[in-house]
Amino acid sequence: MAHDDEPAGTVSRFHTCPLCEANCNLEVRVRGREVVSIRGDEQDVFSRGYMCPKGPALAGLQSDPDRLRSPMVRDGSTWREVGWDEAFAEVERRLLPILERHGRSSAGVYLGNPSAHHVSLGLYSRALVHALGTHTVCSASTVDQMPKQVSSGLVFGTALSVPVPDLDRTAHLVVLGGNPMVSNGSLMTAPDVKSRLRAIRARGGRIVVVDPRRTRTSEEADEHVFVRPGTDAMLLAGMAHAILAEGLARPGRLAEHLSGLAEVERALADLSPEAVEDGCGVPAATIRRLARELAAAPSAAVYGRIGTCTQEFGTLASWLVDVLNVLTGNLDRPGGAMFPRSATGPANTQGEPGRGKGVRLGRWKSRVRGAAEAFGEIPVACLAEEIETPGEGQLRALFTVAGNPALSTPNGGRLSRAFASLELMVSLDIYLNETTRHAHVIFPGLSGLEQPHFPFAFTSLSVRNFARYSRPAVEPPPGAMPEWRTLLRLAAIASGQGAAADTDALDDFVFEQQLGRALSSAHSPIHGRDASEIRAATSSVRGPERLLDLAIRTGPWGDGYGARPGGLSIAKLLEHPHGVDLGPLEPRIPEVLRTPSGKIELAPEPLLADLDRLRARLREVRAGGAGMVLVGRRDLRSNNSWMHNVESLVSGRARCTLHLHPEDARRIGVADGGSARVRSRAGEVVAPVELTDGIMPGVASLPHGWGHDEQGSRMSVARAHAGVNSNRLADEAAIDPLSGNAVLNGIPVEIAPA
Ligand SMILES: Nc1nc2c(c(=O)[nH]1)N[C@H]1C(S)=C(S)[C@@H](COP(=O)(O)OP(=O)(O)OC[C@H]3O[C@@H](n4cnc5c(=O)[nH]c(N)nc54)[C@H](O)[C@@H]3O)O[C@H]1N2
Ligand SMILES: Nc1nc2c(c(=O)[nH]1)N[C@H]1C(S)=C(S)[C@@H](COP(=O)(O)OP(=O)(O)OC[C@H]3O[C@@H](n4cnc5c(=O)[nH]c(N)nc54)[C@H](O)[C@@H]3O)O[C@H]1N2
Ligand code: SF4
Ligand SMILES: [Mo]
Repeated sequence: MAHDDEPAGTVSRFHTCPLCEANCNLEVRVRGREVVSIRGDEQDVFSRGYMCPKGPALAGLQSDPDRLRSPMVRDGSTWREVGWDEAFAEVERRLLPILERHGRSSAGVYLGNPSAHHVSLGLYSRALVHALGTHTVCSASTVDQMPKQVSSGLVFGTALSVPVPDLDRTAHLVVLGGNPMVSNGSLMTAPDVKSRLRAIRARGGRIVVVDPRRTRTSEEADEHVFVRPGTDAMLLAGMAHAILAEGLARPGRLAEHLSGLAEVERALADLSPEAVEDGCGVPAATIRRLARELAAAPSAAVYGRIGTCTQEFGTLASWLVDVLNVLTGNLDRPGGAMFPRSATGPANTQGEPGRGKGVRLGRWKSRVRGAAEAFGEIPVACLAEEIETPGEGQLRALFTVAGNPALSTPNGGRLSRAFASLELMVSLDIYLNETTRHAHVIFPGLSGLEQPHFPFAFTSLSVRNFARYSRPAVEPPPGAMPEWRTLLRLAAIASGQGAAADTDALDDFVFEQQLGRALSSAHSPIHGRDASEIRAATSSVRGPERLLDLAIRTGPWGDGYGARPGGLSIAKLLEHPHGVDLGPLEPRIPEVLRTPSGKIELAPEPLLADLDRLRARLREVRAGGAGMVLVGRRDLRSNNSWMHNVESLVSGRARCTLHLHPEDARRIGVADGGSARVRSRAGEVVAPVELTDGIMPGVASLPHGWGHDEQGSRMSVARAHAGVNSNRLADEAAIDPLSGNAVLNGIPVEIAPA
């Protein structure tokens, strides 16, 4: 459709927004390589025209002159733009002697959040990790959802078996530690969450928000409950206790697929609402009422997000969310918390349905602190000590892939100093920012619109089953390299095949491995078929598209290469630029389970054991003397640390302010608009104060992802709206022991006038 006031030759390209988990589809109007405008795709089956202010800001990202477009090599403090071959040669020249002298464990990898959004990164960073052969791998997962993955893995058998609230059908939604009106939803892919929330109330349902701050989401809710940061596990245990003690537990059809219910009841026996009220700051009567309302609702979903994960008891809280869903019979039923069936065929759709190996955690430990591995990763909170601490296995070379750990992970001050001491740091990124300024070599990625897109991680987390594939909306500039090729070349260097290795051959190798697995799996629709026939029938577009075609066609909705006519393939998705709706979520228990027992293992031993730590904290809080604690928050116009170089998103009033309750401000002696010094064990920052009675007394809030005034970064717009790095205050010593996740909420701080 042509639009007024547009240059001739402008055409529409439909493209999934790569920024957040909502995965809205965008109509991108392009003329040649120029982005003319961006709007929500009205015809999309899932996002139905919705987009947030960050969608159109992709145009600003596309044209941002600060965005890196060629590889960069650093000599001291000066950067040179270099050709691709020279940049790879530089990595080879520096990396090989380190690996030779100090072994494979001297290299590490950090994978950032966009690795979960871009197929190029998501499907190929494993090649680099394997080639390096190191155990020092960490990612943004341990400053995010790792606790939920650990609890889901233990209870349901795979890391991505995360129950998602059935938003469009539920009669009762309890949100803890999430602000989807601002974040657009997380571990819950739900474009236009506002309409979906409003619809709950419009059909007579109820929304309860549990948060130490009043939020845009709590304003949409029937009830807002203040909770003391870091204590959701106490509140949830109290609710579970009330349901059990009052005889309200009704697991229903789940009962025959359930083990451990009696153990859970025993383990929670001393955590009654009356026992936990002083700990979590929610009166026992309220806890009981919340429990009764939950149990009485015709359907209900309890949903916990960042605030329940990035805290001291992240895994316990994440587990108790599902304990409540199970006790009330809401797990896996319409309107409850359900398991999506992802088109890409994740682990909970593969192998024998209903039974599996379960998960094994702590297969190795981090070198310095002895923190347990989870799903192949060590906690990112350990990264600085792994670089700084001498001895065998000291980290000397680090690859960062689409991450900004200097701003997004704990004790950013210490981590930045550690980065500066590395013998080699290589970054894949689109900016010279607070992290990549320490790199010796930076390889630029493409812009979000220049890459293909498929929500490969988020079809496992979506409130409806859907699939949508977009080829690049804008042609990459001549000479640009897609990141899957960069990753394969780095993998070739790390594995000794040399910087000049043929990436087509490496890509064939990756594809053949995936094909081999599919052909040999007894449960795959192409089991035993002829490899050459499947190879010839698969998309010929190298890189992620070919891998995706194979994954989707052999996945639960796929065409099985003819075995299931009408099923999905990349070719079919290309015919449906507005997505394919695969319907509402459907019950999947027992088929979804991959636990060794073939049951919902509701009482995993490590979780029951961790309740002792919760009891100890409860006694401490009851003993009193708790000082101020810090929590985070998000802003609609922000995306973690990296969309701050787009003017339209940072203009207007400053966003990086310290929220304080007026009572606290009076006691501390700071005024609205004044300036406060916030100090923790890890560091200190000075931030402008904004008073609000929407925050619990005793709690302060500062958003993360700011602090853009570091020397040597090259982000001119962000620098002018620098803010401060809240993660200078987050303590790298504080992790949730079961998941290794960092404690980013509930940080003890002292606040004084500056
Ligand atoms: N205190 C506090 N800290 C937090 C959080 C919090 O709530 N409070 N939230 C945490 C959460 S949930 C997350 S996910 C992490 C995020 O942590 P990170 O992933 O480390 O940080 P991001 O800010 O998402 O940085 C993304 C990086 O990728 C780059 N980038 C963007 N697009 C591309 C691309 O296409 N290719 C490449 N190669 N690079 C690209 C950006 O320039 C940026 O450097 O932060 C965590 N940190
Ligand atoms: N606009 C925008 N959208 C984003 C992002 C962004 O940076 N900006 N980041 C994206 C990413 S990577 C993620 S992971 C998601 C996160 O998505 P959400 O989890 O919805 O993230 P937040 O908006 O940070 O909401 C967390 C809430 O937890 C509260 N909280 C803090 N501590 C506690 C606690 O101890 N208990 C309870 N109950 N609540 C607590 C905070 O006050 C806050 O309101 O958002 C994604 N979407
Ligand atoms: S809500 Fe998320 S996916 Fe949708 S336009 Fe905004 S940033 Fe993009
Ligand atoms: Mo995240």
